[in-house]
Amino acid sequence: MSYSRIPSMTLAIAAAVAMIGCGQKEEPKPAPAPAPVAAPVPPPPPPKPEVTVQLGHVAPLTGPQAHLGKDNENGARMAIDELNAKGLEIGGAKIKFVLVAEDDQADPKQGTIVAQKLVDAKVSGVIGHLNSGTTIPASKIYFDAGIPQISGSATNPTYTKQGFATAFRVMANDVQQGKVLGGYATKQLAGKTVAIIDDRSAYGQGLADEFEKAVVASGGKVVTREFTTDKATDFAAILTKIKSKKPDVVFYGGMDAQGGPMTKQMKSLGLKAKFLTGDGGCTPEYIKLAGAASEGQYCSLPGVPLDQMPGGKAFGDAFNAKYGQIQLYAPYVYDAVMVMVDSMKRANSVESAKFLPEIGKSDYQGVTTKIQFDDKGDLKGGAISLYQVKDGKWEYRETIGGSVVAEVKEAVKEAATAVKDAAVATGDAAKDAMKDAAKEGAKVAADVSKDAAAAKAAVEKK
Ligand code: ABU
Repeated sequence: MSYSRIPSMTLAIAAAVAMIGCGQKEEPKPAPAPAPVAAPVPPPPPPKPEVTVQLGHVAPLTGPQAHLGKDNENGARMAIDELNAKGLEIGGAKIKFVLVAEDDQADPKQGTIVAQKLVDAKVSGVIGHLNSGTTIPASKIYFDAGIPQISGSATNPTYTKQGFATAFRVMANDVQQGKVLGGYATKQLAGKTVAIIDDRSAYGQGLADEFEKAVVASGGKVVTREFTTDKATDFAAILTKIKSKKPDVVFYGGMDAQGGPMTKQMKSLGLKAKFLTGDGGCTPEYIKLAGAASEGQYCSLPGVPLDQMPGGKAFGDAFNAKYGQIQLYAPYVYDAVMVMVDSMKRANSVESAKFLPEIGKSDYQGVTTKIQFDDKGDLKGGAISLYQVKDGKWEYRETIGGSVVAEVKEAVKEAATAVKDAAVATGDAAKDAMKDAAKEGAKVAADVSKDAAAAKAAVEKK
């Protein structure tokens, strides 16, 4: 026996004893419980598609009105930047807005060229143009292409009278502005005699026409009507003619680029009449151009002063920090962008045909005012404010119109005047005139109450 075999024998015996001792075979161990299987994790949702939405913006970016055009464009840019920073989702897609800015040079022909360019670029909507003279011809091109258009500054009434469902504005028009200005010239400025100059643009001429009607209606006399252009710099000939007529008030329908030098030249010629102009001249640039001659002069501007606008202070602070002093229409153009995008949100679509019907139903609290449109696309209840230059700055004087209450007051006043006029007439003519006046008064009052009820219902719904 070798030493090497003893341990293995011992082990074999031990194993055999152990097996006999147990008296049974080893049971197979149950298979271990399967490890719990985690519920399948759904794959992450695919990232939302990003859709780029182009909005056109048109204003004069070169020429004498470039400062106004840039101001408008900056208003639009500020809105677009805020919307993109917020990150909107419309129709299940993340939306990135891009502003396609064009320069129409305040020239009607150029206005139609850039309008066609924007249509070809397939913009979803257009903000602009700045001038009525470019907005009106361009509006036909947008209408034919089904592209919504909102102007923040074009005030000539024709723009929304053409029956184009695509045309809107977020500012009172020149029928409203001219009427207020005409009454202001004859009453507040005690203008018994008035001279009128306009620049023959759609805006300047249109506003001057409305102003003239209102002056005559309120008992004033128009001693002369003169014309210039929106490129002119020398007004000596027409001002000399006007001086000979000794008017109390000179009204100018046109922009600050002419209104400023015109006021300066009035002073050099010794023409002492008060100078009054509309929104196109109601700018810091007018004061800069007119210099000391601007002191005491007057202008009107649709809407209320920035510090009385619902979001005016916040807008003014943000705009001034980013772009410098507001010239004129920037808050209106900002609102125009916001109204268009609000309509896209309500339609849940960035397709022009789908969100266009929503624009007309807007009930949007903007920076400038509560924005609702009438059936033509004009802003409902537009107010007009008057300003006077004091110590080298435009100072607010008063606001006329702009609320349902103001409209009711105005309608009642007009009806009362008509009845009074009728009462001084005689016989059947008086009876008929009184009947007509009463009928008209009742109709206006009914319309206004309907608007008031709708406005109240809208507020309660909110
Ligand atoms: N609203 C005055 C300036 C713009 C326009 O031509 O209407």
